[in-house]
Amino acid sequence: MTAHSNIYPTKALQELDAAHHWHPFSDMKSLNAEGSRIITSANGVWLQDSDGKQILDGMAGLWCVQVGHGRSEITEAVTKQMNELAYYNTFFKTTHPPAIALSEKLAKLAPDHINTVFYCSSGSEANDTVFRMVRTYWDKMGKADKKVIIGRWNGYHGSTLAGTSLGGMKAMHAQGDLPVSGVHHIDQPYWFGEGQDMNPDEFGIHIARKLEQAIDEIGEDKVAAFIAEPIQGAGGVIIPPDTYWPEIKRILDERDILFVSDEVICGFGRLGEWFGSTFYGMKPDLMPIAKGLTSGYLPMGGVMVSDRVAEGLMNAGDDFNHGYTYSGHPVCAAAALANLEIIEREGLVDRVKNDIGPYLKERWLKLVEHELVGEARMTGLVGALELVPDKNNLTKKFSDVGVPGNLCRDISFEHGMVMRAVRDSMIISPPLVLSHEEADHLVATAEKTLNDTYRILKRDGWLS
Ligand code: PXG
Repeated sequence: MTAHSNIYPTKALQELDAAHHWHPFSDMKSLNAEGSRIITSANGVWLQDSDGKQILDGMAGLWCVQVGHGRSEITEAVTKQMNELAYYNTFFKTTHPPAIALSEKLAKLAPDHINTVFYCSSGSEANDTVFRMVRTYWDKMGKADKKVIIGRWNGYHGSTLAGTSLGGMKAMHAQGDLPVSGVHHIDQPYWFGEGQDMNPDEFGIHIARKLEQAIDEIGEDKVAAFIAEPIQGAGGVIIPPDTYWPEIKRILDERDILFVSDEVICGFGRLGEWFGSTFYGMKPDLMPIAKGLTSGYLPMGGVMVSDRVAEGLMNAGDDFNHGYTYSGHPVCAAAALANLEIIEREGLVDRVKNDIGPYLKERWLKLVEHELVGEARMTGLVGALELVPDKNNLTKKFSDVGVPGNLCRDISFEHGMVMRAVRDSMIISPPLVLSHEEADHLVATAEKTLNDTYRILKRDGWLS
């Protein structure tokens, strides 16, 4: 069969998939018994599965399809580039027009002090690049002892060795004896889950100061960098209290360590600015990027590098011994350029800030009135609902964390919408082209899903 044919019935496709395909982050035994969902085509914010069912893509693929599915402009740019130059590398004193044009474009879009980009093919590779870049930078600055990178528990930075290590997912660390040495984790600014004994503003300051304590305990002379997502995505759309980032900024301003803003999810308009760090008034030294860079049409990532770090490394008179076969891949760069052109021409970043963002937020936040929801939150076009067993005691969690969330996710899918579950938080991150009508549909489907989830949980004795 050809990869894209849909002439086989769903069951046959599922059996073939089960026979040979190992899915990421999956319990393959139970998945294979159940059978995968098969997505066969997509357009705008709508997916279609192998049974012809239309599903609203509330997650923009995997937090990445900013411009929506099926944009022929990107396909055409890719085809044209394939015909002209399908591949050449950027090693050994060579380059090509798509990499040149994309670098110029990214430098224009980034804050003024960031003008250079190093390419790779994913967010994980971007963070592996970050890992080596910050240590090499300090080495070149004559401060080779500055090696420790501080990340956060429940942060996500990818699943390669450095990505997993910098991230704070304990279930990932447990597989492969990670983190690698020289990584330190501090607490996350997750008020609903971990801070309800304080008010959110106090908690924001309290958690930010964990960074100060960690730097002071380890020693500023040994700390290379702090890495964080502006809003944690995979960790459950953790939107920090308003006090958090200003306090982190104060701490960073007083200390000479690099700040890495992982923009893999928050970049390219997701928070209503080109970069999430801009939304929070932060000034990063490095910004890993991926996902929305190409809207997922082709795999591409990179690290946006501040003048300070670029000059420090580039003027060292030495090679930075790092790079990938596909660094700056011409076809991926052409896809990225076409994607960025759409984002600019359609004013999608501004649309998130002033139109669809506030429109969806107003409606999404009302879901907090539902009996199953303890908190509803949204910034830009990322949002979460915290499912709770007892609305009168919001610190109480379900006895078997994750089971109600997964139930809710499955019901959402049955109702024709992708909503992701992280623990018992329900997550959305829709394409930036979502219309008002589609936003209404999204919220109505979420409500219907909550009603059905509530009914089943009540029937089965999960609720207090
Ligand atoms: N940084 C951040 C902030 C991410 O969200 C990566 C790095 C790694 O990117 P790549 O391209 O290597 O996957 C990510 C990726 C989920 C989920 O379940 C999230 C991601 C990837 C896979 C699943 O929410 N984020």
